[in-house]
Amino acid sequence: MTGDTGLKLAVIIPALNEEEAIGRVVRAIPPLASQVIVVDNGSTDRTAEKAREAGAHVVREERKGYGYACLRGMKEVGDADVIVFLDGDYSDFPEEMGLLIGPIARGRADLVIGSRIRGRRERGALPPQALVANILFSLALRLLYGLRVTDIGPFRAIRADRLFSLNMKEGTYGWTLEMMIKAARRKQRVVEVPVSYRRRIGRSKVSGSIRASLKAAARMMYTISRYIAW
Ligand SMILES: Nc1nc2c(ncn2[C@@H]2O[C@H](COP(=O)(O)OP(=O)(O)OP(=O)(O)O)[C@@H](O)[C@H]2O)c(=O)[nH]1
Ligand SMILES: [Mg+2]
Repeated sequence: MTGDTGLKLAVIIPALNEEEAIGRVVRAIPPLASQVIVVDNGSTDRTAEKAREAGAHVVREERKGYGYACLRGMKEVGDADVIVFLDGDYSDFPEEMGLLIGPIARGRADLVIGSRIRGRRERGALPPQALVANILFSLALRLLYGLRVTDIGPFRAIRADRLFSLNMKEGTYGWTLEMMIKAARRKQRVVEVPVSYRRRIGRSKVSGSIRASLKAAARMMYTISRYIAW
């Protein structure tokens, strides 16, 4: 429960080979959360074991992809009012979760995005290409839908009923953008708050590699072209 707000909170953490980070991520989640779900996305290391040791409910998704992992996590959610998404690499600060839930608890938002652009960033945590890509995609959302956002950050909170109504489909890197586009199209209230961001623990899978970054950007471009059409 989110303390005095009385909202029931579930946290979903997609994780692929994050054995060094996942325990710390789970342990840093404030006691607000009534359900912590780690989705092990076919890890070949001890991610699942470490997450379980830290107290998370662990499920496995064999289809590789950030979106598939998030979709699998949604199936595990009980009767939550709010769902928070968080990366498993310890880049986000789980203790800042209250910042994301605040606008929902006050009845002012349906979806709250944590902006790493507006927040405090450790040097090198968001490499230049990731910084530019996130700013550009945010700008596209601003121009297309008037969303006042500066980042397409993974650390976010959404009202559970709203999320389930979006009929999410993207299996990979389009997931975060799809959620924002669909929320905007359905006139949900999208709000942004600054969040802190630090260098990940463990080896970078996306933003540290040009190839993986290009792949992610391509998928995000495809997502924009696909979902703005309907
Ligand atoms: N890259 C990737 N991450 C996945 C996948 N499934 C789950 N994840 C998790 O999704 C989160 C985000 O992925 P990251 O690899 O941190 O992506 P990023 O933050 O853009 O880039 P880096 O931190 O530099 O690797 C992490 O918790 C991953 O463990 C997948 O198929 N691919
Ligand atoms: Mg990361």
